[in-house]
Amino acid sequence: DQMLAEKIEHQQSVHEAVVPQPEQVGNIKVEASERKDHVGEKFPAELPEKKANIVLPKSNEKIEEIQHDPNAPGENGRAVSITKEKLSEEERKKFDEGWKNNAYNQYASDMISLHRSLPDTRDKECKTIQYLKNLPDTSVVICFHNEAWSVLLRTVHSVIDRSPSHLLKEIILVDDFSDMKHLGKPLDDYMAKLGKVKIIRNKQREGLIRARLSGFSIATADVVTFLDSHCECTVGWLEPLLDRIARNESYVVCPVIDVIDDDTLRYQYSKAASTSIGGFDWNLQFSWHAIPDYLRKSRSSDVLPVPSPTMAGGLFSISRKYFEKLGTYDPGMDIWGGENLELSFRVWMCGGVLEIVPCSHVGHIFRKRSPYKWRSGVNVVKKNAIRVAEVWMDDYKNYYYERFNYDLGDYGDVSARKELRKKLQCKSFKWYIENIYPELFVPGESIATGEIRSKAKPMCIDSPADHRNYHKTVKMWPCHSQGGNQFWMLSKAGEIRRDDGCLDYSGGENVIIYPCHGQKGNQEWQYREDNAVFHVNTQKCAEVSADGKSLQMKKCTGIDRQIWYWKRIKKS
Ligand code: LR7
Ligand code: MN
Repeated sequence: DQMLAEKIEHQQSVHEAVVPQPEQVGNIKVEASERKDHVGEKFPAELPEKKANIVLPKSNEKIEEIQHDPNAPGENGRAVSITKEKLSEEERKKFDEGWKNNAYNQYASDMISLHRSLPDTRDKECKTIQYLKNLPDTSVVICFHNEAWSVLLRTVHSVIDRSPSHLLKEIILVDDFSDMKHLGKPLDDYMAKLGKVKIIRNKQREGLIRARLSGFSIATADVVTFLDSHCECTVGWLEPLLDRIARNESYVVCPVIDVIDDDTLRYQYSKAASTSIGGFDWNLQFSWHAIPDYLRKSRSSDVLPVPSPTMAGGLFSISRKYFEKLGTYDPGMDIWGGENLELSFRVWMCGGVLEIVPCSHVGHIFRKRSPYKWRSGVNVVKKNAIRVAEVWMDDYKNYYYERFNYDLGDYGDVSARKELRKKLQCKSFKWYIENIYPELFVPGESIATGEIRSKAKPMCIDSPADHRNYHKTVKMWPCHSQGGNQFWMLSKAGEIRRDDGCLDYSGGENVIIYPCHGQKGNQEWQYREDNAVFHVNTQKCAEVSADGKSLQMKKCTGIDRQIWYWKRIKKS
């Protein structure tokens, strides 16, 4: 397979420079003198002092050697479990408020030291890698819109505590028009004492994209590292990132993103062997994947940086000059979303390399909902995504657009970004898909697309097919002609799928949504000439129930309730 061979070759050439050398031991040194001035800091007066009891570091001690009270809450990344029922009424109120304002357990966070210890997340092999001696320094840009005090400060301290001081030039905090009181003067006063921290304040809500741009505009170090405002960096996180950029200015690198539990603040990490890489689906949503086989086979070690089609967005390092040259971000994007794919496509298509670095781990609090206000009346995420599609995806954009029947709405002016693409002489999206993300299912290869409408009832086969819904029963719902949960594709392999979810039938009455496995079996279907939706393995036909509400599998009889109209069928 020519393409595959090329791809593997490409990956290998990307990695030529980094072979771990076991005989050399990396020397990671953190100056403690930098920390002296802020340890023992108090919270602002109006906030409860719940700091854990830590023993302060003596100068020249490494952070790993700080003696932490092993029983203090959250130390070593442990969970803080709170039985809400045992709290007093007043405390319970605080507990609820914390959740409401942040979509994570602020109450638990407030109990944990701002300097809590974390486990060493690195594989053994990581510690044998010798990084370049003269690494570039970095500015760390952290944007926030209303973040809890303890969470924001723990982010900042974890950067300072776990970065070699000569490599950390400055931390730039960008306040995106927060209205929480503690983020005003108390934050200014606190940060002034740390020396390295600058604060910029947006005069209006800009969203994270323009907030990052204003942080970037005052950055002075060789490299810029972006972090979310609810992160914790682990020991040795920075050097492997800077090392890649030192070797090649066009490497854009992400740490492994570990999970800080939103409820218990437990720090959870995985081995390098199970490092995930980024992808996306045709709804332009970011998704995580295992490293595909063809790539895994070409890797001599699990700790080597791994090329990734996309980045999650929040945590990465990039050469300051290269970011500038690449056209930073699209300032026409609001609030949240899309910028991660936009930068990912741009990096790859315009000559750079995007990687995840398994020896660098940073934790992030993953939330189940967004706690802050969004612009009302506009679907910001969709608007941002359309800007991405228009500029970067060529004809492939239609796979996204057909999901909502080409109802693009007003997405603003993208001519400047198109100009940028021309100026940088970037490659096509087809090249990107074929060479960087060949494992992506491309709808153009499907035999039928769109809604599957019943002849007997005005109902369509309907299910959210994303990973949160695997195992759920597929239902019938009034046809709405909006695509969305009624948009299905019949692949050449006989899958009825959307993104990574496939209709799956294993006997009984119900059809479920299950991750596509490409093995046919329970996921092999035919859309027959007689308009039956036929399951090969069981030789049964899909049938809408008499009440129109459910989808059932029955013996094929050819009755109207077994007749289906698939919206678009490709003539072969
Ligand atoms: O209007 C805003 N202004 C801001 O300054 C909205 C947000 N923000 C700040 C916010 O306080 C936070 O620090 O921007 C940062 C990101 O916002 P989150 O934490 O609400 O976003 P997220 O973690 O849910 O989303 C991920 O995708 C986003 C797409 O726009 C960004 O790229 C986030 O940085 C990104 N986060 C990560 O990559 C961490 C891992 C999550 C995953 C997968
Ligand atoms: Mn986040």
